[in-house]
Amino acid sequence: MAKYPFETIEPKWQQFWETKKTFKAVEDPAKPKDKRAYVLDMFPYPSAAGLHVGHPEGYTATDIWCRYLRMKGFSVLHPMGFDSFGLPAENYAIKTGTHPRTTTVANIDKFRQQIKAFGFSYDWDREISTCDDDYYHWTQWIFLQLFKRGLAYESETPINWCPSCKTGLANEEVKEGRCDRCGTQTTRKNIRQWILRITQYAERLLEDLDGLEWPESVKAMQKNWIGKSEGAEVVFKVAANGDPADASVSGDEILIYTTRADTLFGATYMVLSPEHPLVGKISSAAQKGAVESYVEEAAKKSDLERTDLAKDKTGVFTGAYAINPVNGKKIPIWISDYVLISYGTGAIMAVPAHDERDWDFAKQFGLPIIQVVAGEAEWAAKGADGDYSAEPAECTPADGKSVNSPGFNGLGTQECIDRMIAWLGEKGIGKKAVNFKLRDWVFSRQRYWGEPIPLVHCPSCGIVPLKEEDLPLRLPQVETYQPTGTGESPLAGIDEWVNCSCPVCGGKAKRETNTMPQWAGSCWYYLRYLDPKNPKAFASKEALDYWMPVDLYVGGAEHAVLHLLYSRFWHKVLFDLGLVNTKEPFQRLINQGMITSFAFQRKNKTLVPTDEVREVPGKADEFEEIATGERLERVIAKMSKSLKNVINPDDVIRDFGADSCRLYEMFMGPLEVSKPWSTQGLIGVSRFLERVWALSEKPMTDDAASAEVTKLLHQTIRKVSSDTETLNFNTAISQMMIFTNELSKCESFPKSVWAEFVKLLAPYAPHLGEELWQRLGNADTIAYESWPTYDEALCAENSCTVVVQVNGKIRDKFEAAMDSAKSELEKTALECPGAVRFMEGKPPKKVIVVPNKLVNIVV
Ligand code: ANZ
Ligand code: ZN
Repeated sequence: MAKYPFETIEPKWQQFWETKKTFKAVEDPAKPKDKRAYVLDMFPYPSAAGLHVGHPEGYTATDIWCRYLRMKGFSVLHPMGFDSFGLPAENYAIKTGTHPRTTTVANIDKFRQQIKAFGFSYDWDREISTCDDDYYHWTQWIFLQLFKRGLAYESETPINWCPSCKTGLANEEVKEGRCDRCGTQTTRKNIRQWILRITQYAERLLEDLDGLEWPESVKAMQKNWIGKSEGAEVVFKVAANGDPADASVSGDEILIYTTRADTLFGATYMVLSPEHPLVGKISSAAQKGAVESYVEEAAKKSDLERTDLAKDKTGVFTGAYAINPVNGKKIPIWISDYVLISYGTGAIMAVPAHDERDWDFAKQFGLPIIQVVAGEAEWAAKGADGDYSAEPAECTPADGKSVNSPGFNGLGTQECIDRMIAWLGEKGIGKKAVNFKLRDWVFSRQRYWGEPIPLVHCPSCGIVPLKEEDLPLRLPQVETYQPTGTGESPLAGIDEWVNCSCPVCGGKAKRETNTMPQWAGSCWYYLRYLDPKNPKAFASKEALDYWMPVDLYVGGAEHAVLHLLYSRFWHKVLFDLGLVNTKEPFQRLINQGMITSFAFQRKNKTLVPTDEVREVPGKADEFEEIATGERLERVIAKMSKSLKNVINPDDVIRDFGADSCRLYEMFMGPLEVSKPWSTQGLIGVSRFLERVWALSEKPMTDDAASAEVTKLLHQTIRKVSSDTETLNFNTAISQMMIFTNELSKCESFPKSVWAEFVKLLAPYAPHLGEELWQRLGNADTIAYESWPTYDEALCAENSCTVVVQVNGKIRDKFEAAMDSAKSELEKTALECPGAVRFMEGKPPKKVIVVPNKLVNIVV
């Protein structure tokens, strides 16, 4: 078979597209809104490792989609850029002394070249990089809009701190108590921070999820992260002393948050967070020492260590009491780190009978437990007049009927909550309240390689924003990148940069030295692509109106709560400012599945690096460890350097070409599922392209197609169209394979049939598509040809295979026109060689004909 010369074809067409600017996105006002598409990939962080085979998976999918849409007459915006601020480049600078900009520019050049080698149809004139001055100018500008709206504030609060990266981290960047970047256990540290008030948008971030075409799993993750909780706030008065007979109060009040106001009669003690402002004030002289040392210990732990990871409850009695407002009983006030200062009001009423955490705590410290809810079974057995006075044997958090709650007994949980809140309202000591788990976003980093925060600290004017005309505030050169660890960024050491004059009074002032987190640039990059060179605005109104929102966004699932939540927040702020015209940035989202790899496992479950494994001699698909001869099981694992199973896209392109790589990644399986790389599979796909190439060298006629070929073509157009439309690229490719297999059987075929097929192939294997198109005598690109159409009537099957049996055994078969007459089928069957042989010259006794299917001859 003629070898398909991808090595020459692919660079040739990449050059063509680049010089002709084939994929320049133009805002053609004649295109109606529903004929415009903004198709976006999650832009990569240009790491030193280069492109991974996971990158081109999503990029190929969007590229096929864009190429298909162009052929359907859409105006398409398909851009690419680089998320280029961030820790790895800075950590590398610390190790080697190479400036992060140098490293970053080199990595971007490598990434760009690798991406271009795939022939994706990006409009490269719109390329952006978040570390460019022209880009971060607008990141800073948007930050100033947030600041001016009161959505950015300075605060000195304990935040997550990575002792290795020596920087503060957002909650979203801490995974199971560890730094998302380097894996080090995080601690708590009190430092001055810039914080963004994302909580102000919690309700809208939650509500607007409903209108989005996103995977349900991602929506659920955002919902849980936002964590809306509906309950009540209730006031408890602090008692003047612990004497049960003395009802006098101290004047202090504790506000608690509960989702179970129905359980108030079961509140047997209270717990304040160690950071609660009343702790110092109400603690008795006798308990003061114990309280203080407990507070000190708690400050060192992260929220996760204090809650999810804590097996044993700890706490200290303050020596003070509060009065339960429903029954006037005095209950002790404790402090414990399982109550977080950052949630609700930082104080709780503890109901050990119905809350697991309170139960554990009460058991640990011997506090009373009173049942106030009976389960349905218990209620059915005992009824309203039953005895519920015994201490319960276990905690029962489920809903039920209220008991031991005079005035509320017998009410179902939800009804009791409503009535209790109404009663508290009448008394003026409680009301409905809503809480969110979402915390404000810790936005500053004590690092160098990020956007400087454009604010100035002036001794007389306070915190002052830079004037917009003074943006961008450029990141200065530094001598040393080493983070200081003091809570200040390396910028703080550059006096000539830090010392400045106040934009308001002109007096001596100092610059803010914190920088922005990596998420800042990616919060809004999809807007800059619309109008990347605009010096006056982040994007013109015309460009925004023309393209927004993003119609399809494809990327990895790991961004469910970070980037995808942050950018929705910024977008909503810009919407409120009248600067963007849609409430949401990304209308439709698809997460590509992970490309995994095969790995080899010993009996003891340890993995063996791929280069220490071989196929057992003479046995396909069985594997052994070369050194020991141990049989190994082939399993699926993440690609990793240590397992030596990382596939480098450069090697694949060198050996098989970009079109093979693209096609293989789409053929591996549905876009959203994770799937293992198999070189065998890649070879199979590249053979298909070779077959296509070979077909193109066959004789082609100007005749009309035969009925058979016409049917096959129309069926193929129908299947490839509908599968492409639904992004089921793998099955579209299968159909193209069926088509070429059938066509290979023909001596020759009409040129017109071939031209239609080439159009179907072009979005998938664009280099080959262009080359074949040119060989058909066309001078211009295939990219804007119209997508083939099909005729439903011509797709219909018009022949069938009829099986011939003699005495019930299959002996032959033949092709017949659909719905042929019974007599005709009988005649053909009796003449076919299999039948003649097995009838052994005997006359048929009986012939049974099932139309379109079968003829049975009984002799
Ligand atoms: C009494 C009670 C009885 C509670 C009961 C629960 C069950 P969600 O749903 O997550 O919002 N809580 C309130 N503030 C807290 C804080 N700062 N730190 C730790 N826990 C806190 O949970 C709300 C419930 O968590 C509240 O309702 C409170 O305990 C506790 F049978 O109050 B509950
Ligand atoms: Zn000033």
